[in-house]
Amino acid sequence: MAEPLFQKVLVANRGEIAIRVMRACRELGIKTVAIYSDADNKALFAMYADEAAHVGPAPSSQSYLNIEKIVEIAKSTGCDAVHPGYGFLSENYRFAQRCEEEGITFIGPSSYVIEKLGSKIESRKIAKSSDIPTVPGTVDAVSDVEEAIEVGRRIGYPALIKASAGGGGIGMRVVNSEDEFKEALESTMRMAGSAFGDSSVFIEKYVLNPRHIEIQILADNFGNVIYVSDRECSIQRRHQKLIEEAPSPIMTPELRKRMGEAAVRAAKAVGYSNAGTVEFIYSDGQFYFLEVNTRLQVEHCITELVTGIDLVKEQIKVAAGLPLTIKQEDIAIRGHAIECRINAEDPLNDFAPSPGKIRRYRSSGGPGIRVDSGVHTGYTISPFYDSMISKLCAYGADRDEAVARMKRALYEYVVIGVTTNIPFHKAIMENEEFEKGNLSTKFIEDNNIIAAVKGVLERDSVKGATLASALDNDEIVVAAITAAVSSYMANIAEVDSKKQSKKGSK
Ligand code: MV4
Repeated sequence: MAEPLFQKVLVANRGEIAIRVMRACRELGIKTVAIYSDADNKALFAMYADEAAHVGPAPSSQSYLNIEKIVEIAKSTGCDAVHPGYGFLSENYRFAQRCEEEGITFIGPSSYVIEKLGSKIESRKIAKSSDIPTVPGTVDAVSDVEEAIEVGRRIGYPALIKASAGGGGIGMRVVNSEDEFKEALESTMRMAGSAFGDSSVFIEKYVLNPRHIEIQILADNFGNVIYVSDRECSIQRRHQKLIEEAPSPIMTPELRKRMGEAAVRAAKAVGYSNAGTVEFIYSDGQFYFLEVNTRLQVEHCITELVTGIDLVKEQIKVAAGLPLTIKQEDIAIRGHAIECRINAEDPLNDFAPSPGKIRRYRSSGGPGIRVDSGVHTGYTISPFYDSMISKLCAYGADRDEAVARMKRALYEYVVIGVTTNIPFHKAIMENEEFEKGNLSTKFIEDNNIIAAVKGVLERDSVKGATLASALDNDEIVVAAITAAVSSYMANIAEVDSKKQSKKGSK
């Protein structure tokens, strides 16, 4: 076999994404080092790695966010590269910089680019000067109320104040009229100052009920940039994405080309390298640049399903200094993919996390199903980190087939011991507006999804209800799991007959 691209990669993350990255490393013949906190000392991802090093106590600030400790482990274990995954240090330019200083390859863009795009004001300027549509608003930071009010008169209300150092919805404040501006501006600046150490804010027109569409890009160290696919991530709750799909149901080849080429222009303008995502909002036939995420994203899997490209392997190859071998014209979107984030949380209790021990676990499978996960029977979901159990992805020749596969996969999925959002996903997959592809960032509220979740729970309640008291009896467990899996046709028939009678009465 040829020389591996790197000798050893430290994966500075945990859970399913750590495993995802290590899988790519294995396929490329690269050794891996995991870091684990006190809460993760028996976690699957730490076992999966060739080596694992303790990084610190359970709180992230003392473990997965401890830059110096992680760099020290990378050096002492002889790693020549670090993959940051998503979240944690993935968009921290100081971490990338420390790796650069130590001669360790950071698998991501340069620290310079991460820092530049970390500023939403800078990003907006880059987009504007690259001829990419931006939402009407200010070019520079605004700190003066008089000036803010002037901007409000120009762009109209509602307006939106955004922290330059924010992103992902953090540090935003809607302003409905002139008299709200003073208080809103001062409080957003104060908030940004204490949260990010940077109080600069800018103002945009607030686009109501937009759709969230993003473009995956790949870039090498030689200035080659391609757009890989679009994804729609409109179904989210408080900026937590719950369902994503590729392509967007509204995408056309012409729109994809325009948005894709805009994303590539932005990337070229900053000298971007590695994988990234250019985020847009879409409303009334128009798209507007929002920000660039300088990391691999949670939902990268659906892009992999519709393009056949292994994004993590591509990240590793370009980071090792290879030129991109995929050409724009080689990329074809084939079929449709949907991701449901399966979380240990209670949709009927304001999505409160439900950490704890998974007593029985059986994930879905079969044609078109991909499950990325770091859990198993007996695994305890820690309250210290996010409550994701897995990413359940369904692929089909078209959107209808992807939805049908997702529905049956949700019925096959068995998680006993913690409350999950599986009923929430069933409710969405059955929703007529979802079936039609009518999505928006207010989808959950607008479609009464929480009430529908209650309906799903009542309808689908199976013998599993008696499980808590009978978990030690394997026969009861087996009966409950098979009952859950086999309840699909009866329940779907009920859904269909309801839809039919609704149509009949119209
Ligand atoms: C907006 C917007 C409406 N108008 N900007 C939220 C995440 C961050 N990237 C920017 N976000 C938004 N920016 C203007 N001028 C609405 C949102 C927004 C949103 C965007 C994408 C996905 C979900 C969202 C939920 C609420 C608000």
